[in-house]
Amino acid sequence: MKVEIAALIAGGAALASAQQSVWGQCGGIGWTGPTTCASGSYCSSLNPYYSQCLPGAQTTTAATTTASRTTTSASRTTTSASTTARTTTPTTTLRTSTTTTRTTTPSASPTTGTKKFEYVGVNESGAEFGENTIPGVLGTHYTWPSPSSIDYFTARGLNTFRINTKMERISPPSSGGLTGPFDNAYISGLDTIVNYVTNKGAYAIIDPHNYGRFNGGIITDTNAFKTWWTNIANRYKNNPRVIFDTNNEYHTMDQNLVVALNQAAIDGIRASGATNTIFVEGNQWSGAWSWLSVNAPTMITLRDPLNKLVFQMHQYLDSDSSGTSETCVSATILKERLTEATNWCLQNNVKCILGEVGAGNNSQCKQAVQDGLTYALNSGAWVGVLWWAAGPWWGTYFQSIEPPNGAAVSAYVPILQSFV
Ligand SMILES: *[C@@H]1O[C@H](CO)[C@@H](O)[C@H](O)[C@H]1NC(C)=O
Ligand SMILES: CC(=O)N[C@H]1CO[C@H](CO)[C@@H](O)[C@@H]1O
Repeated sequence: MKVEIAALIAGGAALASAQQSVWGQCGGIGWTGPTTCASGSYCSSLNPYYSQCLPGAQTTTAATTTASRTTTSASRTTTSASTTARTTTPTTTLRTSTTTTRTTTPSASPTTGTKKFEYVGVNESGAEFGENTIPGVLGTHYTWPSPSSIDYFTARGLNTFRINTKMERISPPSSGGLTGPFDNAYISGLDTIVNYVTNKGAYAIIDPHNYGRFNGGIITDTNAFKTWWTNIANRYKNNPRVIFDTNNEYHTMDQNLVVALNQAAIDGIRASGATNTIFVEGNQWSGAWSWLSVNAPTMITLRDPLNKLVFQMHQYLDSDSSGTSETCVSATILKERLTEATNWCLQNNVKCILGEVGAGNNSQCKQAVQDGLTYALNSGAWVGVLWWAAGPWWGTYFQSIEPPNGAAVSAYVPILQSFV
């Protein structure tokens, strides 16, 4: 936020003429283009990496959930603050309890040509948009994924949709917050898209896209977080194609708190009686490349009585792993950035999923994605991959995989299809 407001002021003073058109990008870490919007639209921060001109006028309602995120520099590199407390002996010894309960054993498939991921799909953005406008107005500040987009992907074999939501819209701070009642209109919107996805035979991942924050602050009340997850699980537990994702991209938080929040979510979900699969995420944006040093030693202590955890990591291919540049470092960079994490997943016999990956529409990036996903699949460590991102409002965003014309559709839908 600080970054973007400063950029807006500077941009407005110096470059008053350079205005972005409606739906175009107008800010975000690494963005050097226009930061003001055409008349009749305003610049809305969707996440730290992407602001977009949305039609209408800015309304200021409540606090953002992202206020504390801005000082961590342009790259998602790990900061020393997050790593000082960790121990340095990670992988091999821990966790034998999950071995027997893996429902699929991808590495057992003898023929690499027929081996497939269990989950292949996309992130569906929209309902988490307008992060500075809470609760915001449906159709103005946020939107739900398009059923036609779901149709497009399922017709091509993709089977998993990570549905991004905003916890403050599910459980408004004004009516009790994490332990309060759900907002009827918003949760009904979530029900509708979840049911649409699962009725097509696909998996719907419920992703509170909150970075471990709620109503402007880091979530520290693990009991309240547990209650929130019990309530969500009670609502969706009868749908076996729903997957619970504890939170999107914890970052710059105390490592023990990240683990405690994940464990609270697991406990809350299981307290409801739900048997659904649970995706957990780590600190520092859950990056795969930094997983071993940042998250491995502590995240391995998570316990699920049903042994249905999947460790979700994110990985981008540009120089700082932020997914803000269309230029990929090399044609093998995805494999290289996945290698340590892959070994960790294998050594600990846990399932891992690449919950966000994205890259530009160019031959080096395409090679890197193909190469990295092939490596991930053949390793047997990873159960799936989800592209960042689909959603109706991405406009010209270079990683948009929203059909039919998103910048990543022609290059990456066929690649994703080949893995499922
Ligand atoms: C992707 O790149 C190819 C090759 O440069 C180009 O032909 C195609 O139009 C691009 N697709 C989109 C949607 O921009
Ligand atoms: C490149 C990109 O937009 N990555 C995003 C993926 O995940 C969340 C989305 O809100 C953000 O942390 C990243 O900015």
